[in-house]
Amino acid sequence: MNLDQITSVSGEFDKDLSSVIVLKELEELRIKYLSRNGIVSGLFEKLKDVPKEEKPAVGNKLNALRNYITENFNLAKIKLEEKGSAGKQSIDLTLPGTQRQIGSKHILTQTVDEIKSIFKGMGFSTFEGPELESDYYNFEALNFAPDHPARDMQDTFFISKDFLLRTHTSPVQVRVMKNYKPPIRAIMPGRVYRSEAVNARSYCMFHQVEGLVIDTDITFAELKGTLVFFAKQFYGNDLKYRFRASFFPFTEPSAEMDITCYICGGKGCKICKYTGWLEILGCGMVDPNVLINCGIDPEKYTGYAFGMGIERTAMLKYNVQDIRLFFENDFRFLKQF
Ligand code: 2NM
Repeated sequence: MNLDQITSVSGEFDKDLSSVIVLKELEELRIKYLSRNGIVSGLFEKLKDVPKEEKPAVGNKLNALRNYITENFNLAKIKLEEKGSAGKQSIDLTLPGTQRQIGSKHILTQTVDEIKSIFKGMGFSTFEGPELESDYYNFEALNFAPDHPARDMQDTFFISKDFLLRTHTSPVQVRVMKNYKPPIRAIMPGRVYRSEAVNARSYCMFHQVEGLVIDTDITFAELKGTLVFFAKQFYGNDLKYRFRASFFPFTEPSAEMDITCYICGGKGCKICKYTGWLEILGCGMVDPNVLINCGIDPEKYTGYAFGMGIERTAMLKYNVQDIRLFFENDFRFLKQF
């Protein structure tokens, strides 16, 4: 035995160790090198045949080899054991996953989306506008007389003498008429504000969808056809309907549209206050004064407009008893939709 032999054993051990993957293989390596009949012991046996003057050097090198192999064996063992215990904690792919809570759109958003989609099918586009408006866009351009009751502080949230929170989405229609040339075919959804006492039927803020059509030769017949089609899509195909004469400052003539009560089918019940009818929207032919205010020639163009309250619509469709439920974000209410 000489020093080179010891060096080559060290090299062989390095090579063997580098191919070890699992603890069982490492144990085989321990037996090969460090056991009583292993390579290292075999070398120590041969020490007695080494010439006396070489013994100290060979002995030192053998000791160093044994330490080297033992240390690297121990290190490798610790590493493999760590890996093994991590393996035990790894993900069990057969377990059921954590259930994710998926939210849903608020029922008012769903209602507006459905209304938008029905009108989109009839060629209407959608416009939005500011909630803080001027008296001009909210009232004056829409033919509200200076002493109209809606202009009272009691009914409208005034920010200053000339600015207010819009009481309807009609100012958006004024903006559209002033900015686009007919033909116009659009709906305007959005929040509106009224200074009203809060109770089950009314709230200080709610949502509206209003619509506007301006073109040559637009008649009341076209208004009726469009709104009846909408109501059948939204409330059900076999409803009956009626138009009652009404009044709005910005339309002439004006009407309100009723449908047969879907609860009692027209016989009369609590929902329809025993009339058999439910009012679903207001509408009318745009007053020529409004067209003039918005830069549209009433000799050339006519148009109709309509408006509906979204909360009221959703309350009718889903039988919701209190408007405040829409704004309280009570999960028990919201998750029903
Ligand atoms: C309604 C009912 C009837 C309406 C009219 C206009 C405009 F700008 F064209 F004059 N905008 N909205 C209108 C008409 C709104 O809501 C119940």
